[in-house]
Amino acid sequence: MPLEALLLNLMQQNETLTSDKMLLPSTYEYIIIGDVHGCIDELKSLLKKQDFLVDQNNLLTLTPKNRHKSIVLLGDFIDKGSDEKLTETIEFIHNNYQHLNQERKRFYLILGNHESMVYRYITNDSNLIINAKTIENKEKYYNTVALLEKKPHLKKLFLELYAECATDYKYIYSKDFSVTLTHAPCPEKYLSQKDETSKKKMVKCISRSKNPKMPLDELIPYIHEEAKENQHYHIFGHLSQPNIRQYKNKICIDTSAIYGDTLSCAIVKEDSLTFDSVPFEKKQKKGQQTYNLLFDF
Ligand SMILES: [Mn+2]
Repeated sequence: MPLEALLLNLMQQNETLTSDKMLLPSTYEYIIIGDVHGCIDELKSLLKKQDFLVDQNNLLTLTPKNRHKSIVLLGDFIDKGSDEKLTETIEFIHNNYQHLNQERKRFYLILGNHESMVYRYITNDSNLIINAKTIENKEKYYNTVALLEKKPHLKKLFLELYAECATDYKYIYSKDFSVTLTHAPCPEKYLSQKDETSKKKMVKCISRSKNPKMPLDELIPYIHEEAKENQHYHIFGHLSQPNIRQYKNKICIDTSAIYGDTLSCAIVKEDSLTFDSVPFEKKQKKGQQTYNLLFDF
């Protein structure tokens, strides 16, 4: 192939890849943060630790040290926290989502089951049957609903953020190194798929609270059965754990910030993967949770 044709071909290929919204450009570094659940103080601390400055207007400042970094929230930034902290969290994410994405996309949101469920409640989803159980769940698990119903301004911000949430993102550095990001663990056949079933699977897996006696590894056997000793990682949150849990290429980074443990992130830079975390700062009441360990064999 003549050189010009080859170049054109390469450019077109690159265009196709980068025009795929779900593909994260591998020229940047990614700070991938697990389930925030209203832990806004911890989110700010973690971002500060990762070279972001927070100015007096609560905006993240771009500096030479962080210009090449992007932020990905892995879903479930709402619910469980206090009203005050949930309000701060939604406002902070909304402000910075707009602010950081002005020049190029630097802030990505992944859909969690909590954003999905709260959206269904506040938009009166006709498929959501309202009965004693769903009303109880709304108060018990989805406390952001009542907050948004009280604060129309906040509801608007939440709806705008919800519209920006994607079910998954993928980072490909080379044929030997890639990272797939979803909120919940799910079988590999659903990863990066566009049909409704796959999308649902990436947002929520089988419920632990509905299967209290089942060990987690039995509840989602595919996650360790499909695990491989390679660097094609699948990073997810959703299953609150006392620390980062990794088995081969499967990694859970929901380290239970709202339950008084830590808020964690995975850092992807070229073909390296590292982790960081900050402790719960006791600026709101922590939740109660009995951990059911993942990869506990
Ligand atoms: Mn979740």
